[in-house]
Amino acid sequence: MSESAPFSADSYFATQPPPASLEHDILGVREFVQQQLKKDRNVVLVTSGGTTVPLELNVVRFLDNFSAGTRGATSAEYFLKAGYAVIFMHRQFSLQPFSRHYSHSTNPFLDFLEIETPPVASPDSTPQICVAKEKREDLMSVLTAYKSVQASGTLHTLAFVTVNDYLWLLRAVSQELSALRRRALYYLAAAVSDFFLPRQKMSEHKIQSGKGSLHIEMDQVPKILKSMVDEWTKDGFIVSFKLETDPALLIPKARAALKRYGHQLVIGNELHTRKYQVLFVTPSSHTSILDDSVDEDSAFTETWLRVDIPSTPSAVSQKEIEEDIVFELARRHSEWINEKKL
Ligand code: PAZ
Repeated sequence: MSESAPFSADSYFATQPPPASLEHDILGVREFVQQQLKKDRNVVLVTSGGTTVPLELNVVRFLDNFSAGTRGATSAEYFLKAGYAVIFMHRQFSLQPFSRHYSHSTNPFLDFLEIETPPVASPDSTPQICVAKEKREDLMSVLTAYKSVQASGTLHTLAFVTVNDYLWLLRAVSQELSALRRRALYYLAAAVSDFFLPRQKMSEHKIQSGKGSLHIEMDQVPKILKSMVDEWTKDGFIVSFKLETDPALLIPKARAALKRYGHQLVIGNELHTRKYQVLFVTPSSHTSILDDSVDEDSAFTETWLRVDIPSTPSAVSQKEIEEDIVFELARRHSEWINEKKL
């Protein structure tokens, strides 16, 4: 590969090695997809959390991003509630459905537990662990939903760390899921690095200090959404996310993505308001976005979804925006499935 040639999806997968766990992960997904096909369930792939970009082969340092996986983990729960089977492909140690309610920093699980010492006269005087009374109702509802999902076998979890793990896994899972054709929904909420250091350019050992400043030139991660739409999936309903910090860029970037990749929907969100408002952007019709004579504003349809902003930073919003996002997507996905049957 020459210094300046950007990676295509094909040249990326031809030159960057797959993660060691890939074969094992594919077998697990294949079995899960077969089970859901037998049960006639719709399946959603939810990607969640951020990817790392290692700087060394024996990795000591890496680049990372802000994503905690809240969007993905929360949405996965609502998809399960809506009757979907979920493949939850997340950054290792980021938030997960159900356990997210008790994340170590915002709601530490140990604070929910109490030690009860039985009266001295009782036959068994071993101290018992119990859940604090005021926490029981919430815990019971999370635990009941979690146990029911476990019993029905509708959640399959996969983990990635690096952007390379993510790309290989996304391609493999998309290909497996294509067996479901229109019944597959792809919900790409992970925050994936746009830049990476190819293996061939990485230092083998820890980069040494002492030589002054550090200059690293990174390559662009290939735009794999095009391959996903054209090659890896068959008629699936694909939803990508677009995060911006400059509100003026949100609509043009979302429209450009739909034009470039030809998928069904982009959900735009801004960094600081992402928990309270998102923008659904879709083509008004599939032909109009490619026709330059059609006015841009009429070629796309944009709809805001909003929930109340909590009054104080520590107050919990009554409603999670993911509930509305998933409700709306399930409705549009069902229309998409039925379109084919007409
Ligand atoms: O993980 P989180 O809840 O902290 O953040 C969610 C998000 C902003 C990463 C997601 O909504 C999103 O926009 N993902 C795509 C980012 C992008 O590639 O533009």
